[in-house]
Amino acid sequence: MKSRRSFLRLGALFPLSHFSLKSLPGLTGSRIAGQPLVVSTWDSGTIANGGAWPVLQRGGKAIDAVEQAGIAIENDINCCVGLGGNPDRDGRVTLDSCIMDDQFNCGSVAFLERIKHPVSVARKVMDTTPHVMLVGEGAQQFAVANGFVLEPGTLSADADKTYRKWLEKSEYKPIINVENQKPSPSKGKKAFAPNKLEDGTPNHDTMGTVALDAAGNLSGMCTTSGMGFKMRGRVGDSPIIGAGLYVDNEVGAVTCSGQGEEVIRMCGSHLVVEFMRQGMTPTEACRRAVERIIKRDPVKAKDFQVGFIALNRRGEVGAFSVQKGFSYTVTSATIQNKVYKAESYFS
Ligand code: SD4
Repeated sequence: MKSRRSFLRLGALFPLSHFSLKSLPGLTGSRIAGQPLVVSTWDSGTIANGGAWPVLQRGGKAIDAVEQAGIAIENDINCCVGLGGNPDRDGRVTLDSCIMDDQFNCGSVAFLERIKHPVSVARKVMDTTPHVMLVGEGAQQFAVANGFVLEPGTLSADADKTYRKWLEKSEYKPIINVENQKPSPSKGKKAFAPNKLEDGTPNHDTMGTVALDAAGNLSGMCTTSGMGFKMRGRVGDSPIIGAGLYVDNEVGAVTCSGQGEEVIRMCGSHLVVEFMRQGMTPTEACRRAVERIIKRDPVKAKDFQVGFIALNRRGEVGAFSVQKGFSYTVTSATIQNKVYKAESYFS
């Protein structure tokens, strides 16, 4: 498995500031029949795509591929998603995840503790219950009843260190993967984090993946430990169908990462799908959704990050974010796990 540092190098190899899929082979115009594709948020999307691609490559379904993407990233203790992620302000890791297929079937779990693979619990909710979403204790009981192991619930060494540091001030100040460290125009002081933490860890908590399979069907998943040091019980956009993820097989699949509250307000991923339905390209649709989010409070928007990725039914990919620093990873038969920088509203 690649180290976090190699992701950084990989990102540096592909520093595209403008990612026009029109310039990428195999992704122009109509989808090439039988050419599957997977796209994940961030540089560590290489890990998620690594889980999804073997499924797609052997002609498997997009829904199985995206679940494997979630499992792969949740398995990676070096990443920030899953049980290795940062805890809430009470020191407990609570996980959110959802999954959606090409038939509007969807499953979701939120505020789930001590379960390693929330994405698979979400899949179980989708496949075996009459419900879409289970939360907290009920979600955990459902997971255990379905054979998921109850993990010890201790913090990873990294998260423990970060939490102890956070406790020194106990200030909730979400900072998500913003590329430049520069004075905040709104506060006149340093409010932005570097793209990566000092040790190279990606400064984000979420993985979103969308995929198109050889049969031409779309699916998506999103999995997260949520915003670090959030209030106990807080749930973000990531497990909410329409906010952190949406799939309409006639149009496209969208997921996102960033400040969940801002995404929930606008039903972000659903909004991007609807923009694509109106005929916009994936990038244009993501840009319009970002603008909608910013418009609500342009001053506040200078201090948060939201980034969308979109994949339409023809296999065209796009992304757009509020701040610089949002990246995404594309894997297909012709594109080997390449990391791209998204265009952003603020430069
Ligand atoms: C949340 N959207 O819980 C997530 C956080 C995130 O990178 O995307 N972090 O609001």
